[in-house]
Amino acid sequence: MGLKEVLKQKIDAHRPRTTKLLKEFGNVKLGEYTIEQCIGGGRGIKSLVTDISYLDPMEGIRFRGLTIDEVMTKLPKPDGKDYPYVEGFWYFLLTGDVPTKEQALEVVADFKSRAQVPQYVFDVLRAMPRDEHPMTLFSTAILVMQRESKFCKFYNAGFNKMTAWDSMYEDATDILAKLPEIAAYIYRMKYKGDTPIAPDYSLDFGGNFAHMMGIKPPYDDVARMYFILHSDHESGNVSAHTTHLVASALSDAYLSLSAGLNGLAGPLHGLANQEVLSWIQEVYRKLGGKVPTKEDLVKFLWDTLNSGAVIPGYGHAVLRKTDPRYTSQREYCLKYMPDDELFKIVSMIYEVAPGILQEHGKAKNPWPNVDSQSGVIQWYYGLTEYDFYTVLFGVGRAFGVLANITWDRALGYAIERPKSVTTAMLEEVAGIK
Ligand code: FCX
Repeated sequence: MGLKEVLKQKIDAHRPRTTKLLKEFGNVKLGEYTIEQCIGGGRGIKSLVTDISYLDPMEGIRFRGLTIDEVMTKLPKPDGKDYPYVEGFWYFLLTGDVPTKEQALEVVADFKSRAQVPQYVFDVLRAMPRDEHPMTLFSTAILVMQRESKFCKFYNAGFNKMTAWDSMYEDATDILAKLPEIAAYIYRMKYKGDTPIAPDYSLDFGGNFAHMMGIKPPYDDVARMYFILHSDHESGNVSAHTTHLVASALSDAYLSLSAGLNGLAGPLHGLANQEVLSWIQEVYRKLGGKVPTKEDLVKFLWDTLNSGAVIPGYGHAVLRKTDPRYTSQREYCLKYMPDDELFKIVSMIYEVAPGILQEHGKAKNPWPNVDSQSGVIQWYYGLTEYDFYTVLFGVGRAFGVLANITWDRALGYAIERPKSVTTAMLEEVAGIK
């Protein structure tokens, strides 16, 4: 049975659970929240539902209940490779089942049948100013394909809540299959003298992406690892929440993903990975163009904090421990690039920064997040244009957010509409009005 048939079975089995909660337990309270949470970005307010991933503050992310190590170990891999098929991971995110290699290869074949990027996408990219940020190009490339939306056509032909997930799944898969060529095209157009490399459809998602980027193995495995690690981080982060919110208005996957990527382009979210790398290179330059002594690094970190700046790549709005996505990338570096000087600096920062941040006393989470390790791996394989790193993040994040909006439509989640209040109302509640 193919992915879509398995997905339909899972949806049919899940629906009664959501219906029961709504019909019989809808008035059960989930907790209380404060003025600080209302003004301060809703931290910790439980108001979103997803089964694709869950972020435990002390453990980190689980995808469909599996840890990152379990995902990397259990999911099928291409022969001779260290990381799973990203296509098999799409099967896993959607169904919660670990696919067999045959099932993963069916998705690989299905993606190939959808991978052809319309010429007008390249025409639009080439018509844009060449100095646009790659995330602007990437988000535009997805938005301009909105005319292809099967969900939009389905809606216009007469919406049906019970089958809406089908055309959302079709759009999501159509988009995902095209992302490697779109992302690689942007990279080669902006940074490699406008020399696109044609796709090689004998390769899987990660392998073809590396091929079109013009980067030799093991970068194909770096791509598989990177896209899986960055796919989802429950639903409250800006890119996931934005995609979910826009889709809740019954906008299609093209409109919703493009919006989510615009959120990912923000400095406090996806753009942080490029800021981490430029900061680490500043450390390298300012401390003599070599791996610094620990004492020099400690002084540099304190100077950074005392100047009012943050230590990039550390902290997280939910996590209160080292991000397991950091650890997974660190294990890659220890295996493939243990002597890289930038990696040695990242390792030394990991030894001293948590203690400094705890002493500094402001960050609720003094531990590294995913961004703290991701850029040095890209740099090591010659991808030195770090403006492009968030596009890589966006290719991976597309898997999580598109799996989520497929399930949103399957479970008939309502349009999102939190209530706002005025400052005067808050003052009244606080008893100061
Ligand atoms: N260095 C110095 N100060 C820090 C800090 C750091 N690394 N992290 C937080 N702080 C400071 C904050 O600046 C804030 O100071 P303020 O009161 O003067 O404004 C104080 O500590 C409290 O902040 P805190 O609540 O701990 O952290 P926030 O939730 O405000 O911000 C994030 C945390 C992680 C958003 C921020 O540190 C950041 O820059 N993030 C990078 C992007 C990111 O989240 N990447 C991970 C991707 C994500 F996990 C995903 O996959 O979706």
